[in-house]
Amino acid sequence: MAIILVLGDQLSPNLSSLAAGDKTRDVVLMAEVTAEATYVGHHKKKLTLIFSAMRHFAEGLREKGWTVDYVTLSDPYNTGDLGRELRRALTRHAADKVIVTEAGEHRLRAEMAGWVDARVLADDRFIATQAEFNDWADGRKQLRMEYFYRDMRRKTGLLMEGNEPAGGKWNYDAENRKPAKSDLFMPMPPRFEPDAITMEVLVLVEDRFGENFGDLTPFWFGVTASQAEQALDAFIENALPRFGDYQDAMLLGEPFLYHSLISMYLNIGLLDPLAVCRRAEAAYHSGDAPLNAVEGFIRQIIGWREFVRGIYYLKGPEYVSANYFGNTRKLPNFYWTGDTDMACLSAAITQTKEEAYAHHIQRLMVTGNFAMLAGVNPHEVHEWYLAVYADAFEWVEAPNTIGMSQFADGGVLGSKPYASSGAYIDRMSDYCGGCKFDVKKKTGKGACPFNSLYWDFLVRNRDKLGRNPRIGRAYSTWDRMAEDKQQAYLSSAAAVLDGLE
Ligand code: FAD
Ligand code: DLZ
Ligand code: SF4
Repeated sequence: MAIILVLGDQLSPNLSSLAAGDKTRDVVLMAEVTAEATYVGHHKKKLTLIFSAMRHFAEGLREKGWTVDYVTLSDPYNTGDLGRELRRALTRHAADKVIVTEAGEHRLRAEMAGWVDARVLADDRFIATQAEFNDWADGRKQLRMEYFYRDMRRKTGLLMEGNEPAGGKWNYDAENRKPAKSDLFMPMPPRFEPDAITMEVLVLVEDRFGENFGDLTPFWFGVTASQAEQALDAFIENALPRFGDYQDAMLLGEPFLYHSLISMYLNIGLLDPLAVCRRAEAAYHSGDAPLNAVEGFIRQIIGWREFVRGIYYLKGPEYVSANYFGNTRKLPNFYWTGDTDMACLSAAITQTKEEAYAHHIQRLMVTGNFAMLAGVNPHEVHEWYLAVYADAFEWVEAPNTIGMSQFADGGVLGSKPYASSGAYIDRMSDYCGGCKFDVKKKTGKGACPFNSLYWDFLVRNRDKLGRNPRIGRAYSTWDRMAEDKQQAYLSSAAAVLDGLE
């Protein structure tokens, strides 16, 4: 008989390890362990989500007839890591085989390689296999999501009319990305009352991880596949139609806008990416959502999500240590408190503390942009993102942070850094109106810090970025600028950076 080890982000009934096992003979092992709970200081809501979803999934397996051996974190015999729990279970059940679906993170994959006789199966809950991605990447000078995405459209047939993309274009982003107004109707994601299992986990998390980042309550995430489905239903019905239009917008007091909030469910296995995309596609075909919205949404899942995963495995465990600009600054303490006069950062970080969620543009153009402009060590930035979001798993977080947001990989994932001054944030949000700083003021006291940091970043990194065709124009603008103006930018930036110390 075999022990089938199911990890905390493998909560899918069609998991390859379960499919390879026999419920009349094998035992499923699930274990809450200190090692996984502490490799970064996870947000309290993320810990609650994972432990509660694991416990619900175990119940579901039992109802389906599996024998599940579930080791809780408070079990006095719990040894604290998955390898040792596996060995204990092998003895306990006199089992002679181990079946496991490969782990998402390099860290755990390396550990698994040392586990005796484990039969490690591919994780087939994705559209592209790693071999397919590697083949696609092989020999290409540049890896660009758009071309990979088109192949995924062809492979799945999503939004395809024969061999052509629906509507004649692959990408409708030109119609997206409008700023939002606060008087828009905002759909609220459904909130789920904690049941008895979740209540127990809330007590456990408060007891063991009370000092971790983030607000534990109110806890309202779904913790079962059926709740995740309800969240998806509500998104498709209420928010998907305007997803494209307001994908990049940011509004004070509106953390969710028209986003789906399903990444956490996808990443732990409660939702299946292809099924999610088919639901969105059906909304387009039934006339309930426009093509720009549906294409944009599907692109995030079969395009970006798959593309970053491919990069993570292609580039290997060293990827998280990339530091193209050689940045050394420590992450400012306000990333942990939200306590800053910069209204945009305060909003994004406070919301992150409260909800373990921020949408893509907040992560990329507010917290990420600031860290890169300020020259923060990308590894510290990476550890922050890995800790604070409910959806954070290294295979998806690291390429987004190290590659897309910090350009620390020197351009593997993206063709240019996502660097911007305050003008971008002002255009896409209502944050600046209530800020102590003046977004229109470029330098000196009271000027928006993003404005001077933007130029300082470009000047500091000219040897690395000066020949990048996509930023060349910014350097031409700098070169045409009067010297006293240049000096004013650089000294304002120095004052901002001094203030971070
Ligand atoms: P929506 O805006 O509704 O998008 C729909 C789905 O598309 C998401 O649920 C997600 O599964 C997928 N998606 C969208 N953008 C991306 C992307 N860039 N990469 C991968 N999938 C994407 N996403 C994570 O799932 N985990 C992370 O740890 C994570 N860390 C990030 C760190 C940084 C610095 C940045 C810039 C982005 C990060 N993202 C991460 C990507 C993205 O921000 C989140 O997937 C998204 O905000 C989740 O919210 P949502 O479900 O409402 O997404
Ligand atoms: C994230 C996480 C946490 C917090 N706790 C557990 C756990 O106690 N047991 C477990 O099996 N998995 C947990 N996980 C998910 C793992 O960290 C995840 O499977 C690896 O990071 C591989 O992607
Ligand atoms: Fe952020 Fe600058 Fe706007 Fe303030 S003025 S909210 S710091 S972009």
